[in-house]
Amino acid sequence: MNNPTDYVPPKVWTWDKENGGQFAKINRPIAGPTHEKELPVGRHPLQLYSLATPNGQKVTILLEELLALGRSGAEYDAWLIRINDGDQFGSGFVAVNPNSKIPALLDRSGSKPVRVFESGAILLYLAEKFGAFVPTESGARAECLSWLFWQMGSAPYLGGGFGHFYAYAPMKIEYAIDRFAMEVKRQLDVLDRQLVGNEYVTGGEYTIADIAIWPWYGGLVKGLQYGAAEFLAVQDYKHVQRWADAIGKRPAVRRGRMVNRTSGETSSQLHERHDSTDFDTRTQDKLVP
Ligand SMILES: N[C@@H](CCC(=O)N[C@@H](CS)C(=O)NCC(=O)O)C(=O)O
Repeated sequence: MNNPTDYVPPKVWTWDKENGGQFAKINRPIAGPTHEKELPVGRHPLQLYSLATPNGQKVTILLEELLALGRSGAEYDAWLIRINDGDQFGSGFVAVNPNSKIPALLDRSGSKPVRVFESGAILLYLAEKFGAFVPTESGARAECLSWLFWQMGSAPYLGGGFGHFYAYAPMKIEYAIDRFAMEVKRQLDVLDRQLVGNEYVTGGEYTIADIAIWPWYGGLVKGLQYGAAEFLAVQDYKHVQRWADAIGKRPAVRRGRMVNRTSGETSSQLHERHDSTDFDTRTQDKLVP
C-alpha cells in the first residue's frame, strides 16, 4: 500500500477553498442560495430542473415511460441545470430543492404547486400519481420500495466514494480506492444474485426500482461510468449485464437518457425537452450544425 499521508487533522476543520479537486469551484460547507435567479416555467404541468447524471436520468426515464404508457398528464418541461456553473445555488432552484442538487420537480397541476426533491422521492411521487411502475399489492410494493431505497442508500458509495476517489480526486489514494472498490463489487454481487431467475429487480415486473438502479449500476457494467469497467471486472456480473442490456434497449430509456444531456454525441444531447417531437428536431446536432 502507498505510504499514508502525513496529514494530521487540526482541532477544528476550516474551509480550504482549493482542496475540492475537480469540484473545488462548486463544493461549499454551507447551504442556501449564492445568487438571485428565478427558474423558467414552461407550458406543461410538470416542470423538471435537472441534468442527465444518473440521478437525473432516473426521472426523465420514468417520465418517458409514463408517456409511452399513455399517461398524457406526465407531459413535462425539462430545464437544464448546469451544476458545474453553480445553477443549483440560484434562489429559484433552492426554493424547489433546499439541498441544491438535481433533480428537482415542481408539479403545477393542482391549485398549489408541489415541490419534490430527492430522485427516489420523485420516482415514488410520479409512480403513485400516475398509478404505474409501483406495485399496489403490499408484498410486491414492499419489495419494490426496499430496492428503491437500497439504490438510494448504496449509490453514494458508488458515486461519492468509488467514483470520486477512482476518477476525480486530485491524487490516487490506494486505501480509499480499495475500500470503495470492495463495497461497489459487493453491491454488484448483491444485484447479480437478486437477478438470478428474476427478469427485473423485483421479479417479473419492471418498476421504479429498475428505473432507479439502472442508470447507476447498469451504466457501470456497460462501461459508461468512471472508465472503471475493466478495473471492477464488470463482465463477471452476468445477470446484471443481461438486465442492463434489456433495459437499455427500451425506447423510453433511450429517450430519457438524452434529456438534459450535455456530453457525448451531439445527436444524443437534448439540452431542454418541452415536447415529444424535440427528440427528432432539437438535439444539439440539429441546433448547432
Ligand atoms: N440523493 C440525491 C442526490 C442528488 C445529487 O447528488 N445530485 C448531484 C448530481 S448527480 C448534484 O446535483 N450535484 C451538485 C452539487 O453537489 O452541488 C438524489 O438522489 O436526488
